Amino acid sequence: MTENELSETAVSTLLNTRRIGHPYHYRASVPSTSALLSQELRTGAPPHGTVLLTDYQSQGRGRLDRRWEAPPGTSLLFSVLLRPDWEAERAGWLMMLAGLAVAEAIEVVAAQPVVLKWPNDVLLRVEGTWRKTCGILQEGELDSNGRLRHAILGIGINVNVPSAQLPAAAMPATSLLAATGRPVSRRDLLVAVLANLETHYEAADGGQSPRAAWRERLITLGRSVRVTRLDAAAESPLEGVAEDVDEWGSLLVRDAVGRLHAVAAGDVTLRDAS
Ligand code: BT5
Repeated sequence: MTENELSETAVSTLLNTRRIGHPYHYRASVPSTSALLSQELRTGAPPHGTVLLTDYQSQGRGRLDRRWEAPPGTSLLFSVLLRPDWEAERAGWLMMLAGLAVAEAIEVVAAQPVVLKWPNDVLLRVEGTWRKTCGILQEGELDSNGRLRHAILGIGINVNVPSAQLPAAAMPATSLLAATGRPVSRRDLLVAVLANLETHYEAADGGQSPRAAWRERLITLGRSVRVTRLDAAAESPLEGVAEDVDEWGSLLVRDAVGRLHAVAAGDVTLRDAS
């Protein structure tokens, strides 16, 4: 068995979680782990904690209609099904939990300092600039009482992607291999992410807010930003200073005339990414 083996037997024996990763499903190739998991929700009843991981996605999804690109066998590409019985606004916590789980796992397994860029980018510092090494896609559905019926967290981490195969993107991309100069065990990283996710999820499920820990890692705060809002139609980009985040993860941006805007969903460009 190689170190990078991500098969069901290889991973299941190492998982030290109670619910996240039980069951754990491995597929060599799928269009998108998040699309497949949401399809399984329509045809069956996968339990809370179900994880679906693949070595290659032919139609990996980002937010909106964007793509997530990863060469076969180089990355961690997986989706986690959660069934929190939470009121809708608490859905913002799930994005925080996922970001924290990945950041803390990378710090332990690859010994790299990690920051988060609002709302969902996990960044590593390479040659003096922060670059994206992981993206997180959160999707969910509410029930008729406005509570979260389920949520799917799709996580893509560039682990052993050689520099030359990193995608060209608006936010420069990197991988753990590119940042550290050595390959990192995808299996160790996966096991650590899932363990962290369980710890953070259980704390949040018990009512403990992840906001403070998440806020502390946000490189976005205190900086001049340009925000393209995804939660408000046809507005020109908002420019200002990212002052804070609220309890549910909205970014609070102060514009030039002193007005404070709460942005629930958007893309942020940092004026200075160093
Ligand atoms: C995200 O969207 O960052 C969420 C990505 C989630 C991917 C995972 S993989 C497992 C699961 N199954 C799926 O189908 N998806 C999830 P967003 O913030 O919209 O960023 C997308 C943008 O990042 C793209 O438009 C590219 O510019 C850039 N990009 C694409 N692939 C990348 C990569 N490997 N590394 C860094 N940036 C990338």
